[in-house]
Amino acid sequence: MADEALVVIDLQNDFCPGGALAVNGGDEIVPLVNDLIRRTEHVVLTQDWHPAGHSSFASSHPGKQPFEAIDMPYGPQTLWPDHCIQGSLGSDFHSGLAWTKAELVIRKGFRSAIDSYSAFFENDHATPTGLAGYLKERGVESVTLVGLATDFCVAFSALDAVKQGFNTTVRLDACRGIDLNGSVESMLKRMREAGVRLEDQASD
Ligand code: VGL
Ligand code: ZN
Repeated sequence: MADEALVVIDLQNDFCPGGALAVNGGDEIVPLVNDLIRRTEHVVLTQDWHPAGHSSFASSHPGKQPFEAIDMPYGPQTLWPDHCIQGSLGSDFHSGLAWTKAELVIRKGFRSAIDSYSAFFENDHATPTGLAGYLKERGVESVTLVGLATDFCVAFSALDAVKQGFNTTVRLDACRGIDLNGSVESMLKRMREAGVRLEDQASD
C-alpha cells in the first residue's frame, strides 16, 4: 500500500479553549489525534504563525471588528482576533499533543500581507507552502487531515490536497469547527463534492 501521511492542522493553544481564537471543544481532539499519530507512518504538523500586525487581524484595520470580512488583493478575507503570533504561548502546540514524531512542521501565515488557511497554498491559492512537493518526493499518495478548524484550515487544506492529486480523508471526529454563518455545513459540502472522504471514525 502506498505511503500515508497524517497532517495535523493548527492544534495550537490559541485555537483551544482559553485561547485568542478558541474553537469549541478544540482540546477534546488531542487524545484521538495522538492515537492517529502513533498509527501513521508520516506525520506532518502545521502551525499558524503570524507576525504581529498581520493583515488578517481586525486590529490591523481601523474600524473593523473580528469576524467581519474585507476585500484583499487576493480576494475576500475574514478578519480575526490577533492570534498565533510567532513565538507567543498561543502559537505553541497544545501541551498534550504528541508532536515529537512529526517529521515536518509547516508554518503558514508568516507573510504580513497574506493569510494562509491551507497547508498547501496561501490564500491567493497560488503561493505554495512546499508541502505537496515534500509529500510527493517522499512517495506519499494518501493524506488524512485532522485538527482545527474544520471549516477553515482543515477544509482548505483538504480541498488543495485533492487538487494536488492526493487520496484525501478528513477524520471529522478529530476536528472541531469555528462555524461562522454556516461555514461548517458549507465547507463539508464543498469537501464532499470535491472528492474528500469524510469519516466520523476509523474505517478499519
Ligand atoms: C485558522 C482562522 C485564522 C484555522 C487560522 O486554523 O482554521 N482560522 N487562522
Ligand atoms: Zn491565522
